[in-house]
Amino acid sequence: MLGVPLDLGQNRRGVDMGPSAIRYAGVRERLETLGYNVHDHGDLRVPARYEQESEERLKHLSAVVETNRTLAKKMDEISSGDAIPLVFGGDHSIAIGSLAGIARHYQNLGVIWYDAHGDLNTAETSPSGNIHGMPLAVSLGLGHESLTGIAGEAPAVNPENIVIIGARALDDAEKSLIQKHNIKVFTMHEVDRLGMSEVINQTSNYLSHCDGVHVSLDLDGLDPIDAPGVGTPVVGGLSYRESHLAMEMLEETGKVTSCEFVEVNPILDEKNKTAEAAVALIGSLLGEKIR
Ligand code: EXY
Ligand code: MN
Ligand code: MN
Ligand code: MN
Repeated sequence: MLGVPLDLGQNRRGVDMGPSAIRYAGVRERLETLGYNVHDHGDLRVPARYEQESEERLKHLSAVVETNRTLAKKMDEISSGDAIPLVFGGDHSIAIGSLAGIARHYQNLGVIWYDAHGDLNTAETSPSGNIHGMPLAVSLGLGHESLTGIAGEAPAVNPENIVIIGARALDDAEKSLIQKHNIKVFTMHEVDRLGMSEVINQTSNYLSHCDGVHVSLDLDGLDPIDAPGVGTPVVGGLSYRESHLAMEMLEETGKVTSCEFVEVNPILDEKNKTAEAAVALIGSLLGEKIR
C-alpha cells in the first residue's frame, strides 16, 4: 500500500486526507483477514499547497510533475516481484505516476478507468486547467511534455488497452479523442442497457491480450449517494452494489495486477462513508466473498 496525499491536481481542499481516511476505514485489517501479507509504504511526501504558484492552463504543474516523478519511481520498485501495488489518492492526477511506474513491467498493460469522467483533457482542451482531468490523456502520451515525459520514451498505455466504465460527464474534446483513438467506453447508458455483469464480461474479453491490468477507480464513478466525499460529484452514477459486482467479477478474472483508489475527500464526506466504500471495494477486488 502507498498513499499519495496530493491535492494540487484540482481545486477542492481535503483530498490530501484521502489516504488517512482509507487507512482509518480499516484497509489493512481487511486485507490481512483475506490472508495477504500487507506492507504499508506510508505516504509519499508531496509539496504543500501554500508554497505553490498556480498557472491558468496547467495548475500547479511543477508540483504535480515532481510528485508523479517520485511516484513513478516508487511504483516501479513496488511492482517488482509478486506484490499487488495498491495506491491511495489523492486526486486522480496521481495516475500519471502510478501508470508510468507500473507500465515498465508489462508489454501490454490494460487499464480499467472507473470514473464519471474521461480524464482525457490536455492543457488546450481543459475547461478548468485542473490536471486531475488529464491523467488518462497523459498516459496515452498526449499533453504537456513535462507530464508525458514521466513515463519515459513511450506512452504508458496504448489506446486499445483502455476501458472506461461509468462515464457520464465527458467534455466535447474528450468525446472527439475517444472517437479518434477508438477507446472502449461503457458510459452509464451502456451500463444501464447491458448490466454490470455483461459490462465486465466484455471488458475482460476486450483486455484478454493484456499481460497485466491496472484498475484506476475514481470514487466519483459511484453515485454521490454512495460516495458523497468527492470533489467533482456527478449524479446518476454507479451504485454501491454494481461496483461490488464489478470488483468481484474483476477478481474472478485473475488478471488484476495493481489498483488505485482516488479522489476520496474526507472534508466533503459523511462520516467517512466514501473511504469505507473504497475499502469495501478494495476487499471485493482482492478476493473478499459474501460467503
Ligand atoms: N472534465 C473536467 C475537467 O477536465 O476539468 C472535470 C474533470 C474532473 C476529473 C475528475 C477526477 O475525475
Ligand atoms: Mn522495476
Ligand atoms: Mn478521475
Ligand atoms: Mn472523476
